[in-house]
Amino acid sequence: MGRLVVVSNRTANLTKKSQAGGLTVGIVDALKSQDGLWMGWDGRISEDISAPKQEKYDNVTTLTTSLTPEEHEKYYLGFSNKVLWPAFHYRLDLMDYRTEFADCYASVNERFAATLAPQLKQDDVIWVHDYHMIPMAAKLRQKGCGNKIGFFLHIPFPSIDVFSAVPRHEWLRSCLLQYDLIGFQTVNDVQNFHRYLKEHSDADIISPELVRVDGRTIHIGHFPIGIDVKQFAQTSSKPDDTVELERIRRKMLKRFQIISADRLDYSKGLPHRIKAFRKFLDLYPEYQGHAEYLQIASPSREDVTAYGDIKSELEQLAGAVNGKFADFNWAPIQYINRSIARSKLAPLFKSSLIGLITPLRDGMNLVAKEYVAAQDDADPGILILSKFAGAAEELSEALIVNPYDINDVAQAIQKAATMPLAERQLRHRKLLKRVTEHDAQWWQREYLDALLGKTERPQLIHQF
Ligand code: GDG
Repeated sequence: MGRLVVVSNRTANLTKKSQAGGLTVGIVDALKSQDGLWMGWDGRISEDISAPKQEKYDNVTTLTTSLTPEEHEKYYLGFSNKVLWPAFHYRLDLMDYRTEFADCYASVNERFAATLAPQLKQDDVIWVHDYHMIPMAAKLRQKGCGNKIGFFLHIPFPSIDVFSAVPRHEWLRSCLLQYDLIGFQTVNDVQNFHRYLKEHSDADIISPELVRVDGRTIHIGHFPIGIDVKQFAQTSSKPDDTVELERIRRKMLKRFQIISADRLDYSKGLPHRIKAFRKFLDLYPEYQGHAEYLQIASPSREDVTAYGDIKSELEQLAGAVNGKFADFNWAPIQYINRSIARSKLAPLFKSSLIGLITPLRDGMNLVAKEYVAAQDDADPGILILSKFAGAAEELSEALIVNPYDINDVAQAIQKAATMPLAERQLRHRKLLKRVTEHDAQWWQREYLDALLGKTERPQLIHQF
């Protein structure tokens, strides 16, 4: 194999590895071992997009460009985050489609492809990431690129009725079918895509994992993304004075902590979760004064109206629960609306008896895996996980809940709070084994081997 070339909406800051999440760790490792090139947006908005910037860190080169204000509004906030993101998370009600959004989305992909094409060598292998960049292969092919090109979708691929409601879905499908490998997070995503193709395309469908179009063969597979388990476990064990003091305080007062950490996004189910915690305090009043719920919600896409709306709703809901239940020496909910350092996040996961991860839809959800990695086998916490997170396909020893069912979640919190140590340990060992087997390195190796045709992947459908 030649170089690995990664294309994604944003590139990561390669000088700050310790802050990196699972996605970045996987990609950077792959890039480092292949003298890679990473192309994407540099995060700046500027009228001056004439000169893409090339920089080198170790043996990885980044090729970045800014977005114009118009591109930022129509390609990034518009088609990517007001059309594709809500639709792929089953929120057609939040979809705000405009023709100029789709046109700009196509033209930014064209511009990225035009910037990248002259840099490509014949044996480069190209790996394109996520919903912002679906047309990238089509644009590169138009420029004569015959290289292997793979695509990985980090978010769910929705069911047939939902995807076919997205304007220009036929165009998106034809763009996807320009890749050599289309990777999804879960078996469910592969099945949704398969059903959609059967109904809406005249591709020659050999199996859910193999399709032929215009003499080309397209492989399809699921590659559940993982985290750097060792690194996260180490970070969780590094002493943090404030976290440790809080842990001791809770122990003395016979209290326990429930933790959640999410980008503040409507797909993560935060209002439902607060309502479920309120129901838990109502149904099981013996926990009043004992259960403390810490919600970390890092700000995200604040320029999109739906995100502002959910922020206000959350503040109101959390305030109402505290208003009703709090005492002078106990507040049931601690709500933090900012990002906190990873060096604090990991020990916080470790010192929490319950990880409450209940998205309404999620491609995978790395927080669920990070919570498992942070636990201490001597006294592990319990993961409560939404059945609509991609991670639920692998993490079946978590307490799996329907996040729309407030009672179901409230009862799961009670079950976790009373679970005997032996059962917690048993569940934790099984979860940790799976999270460790399918870590970030496994994910990128597995994907790239499939893209390069090195592995004949077993038919994985119905494996779980
Ligand atoms: C997309 C898909 C898929 C969260 N709060 C803070 C913080 N985080 C970190 C977590 C985790 C990451 O952010 C979030 O990853 P998720 O996977 O949970 O969610 P998305 O951002 O929506 O990611 C998702 C993922 O892509 C990868 O394919 O799993 O389904 O939606 O690493 O720990 N990190 C810090 N401070 C915080 O306050 N430092």
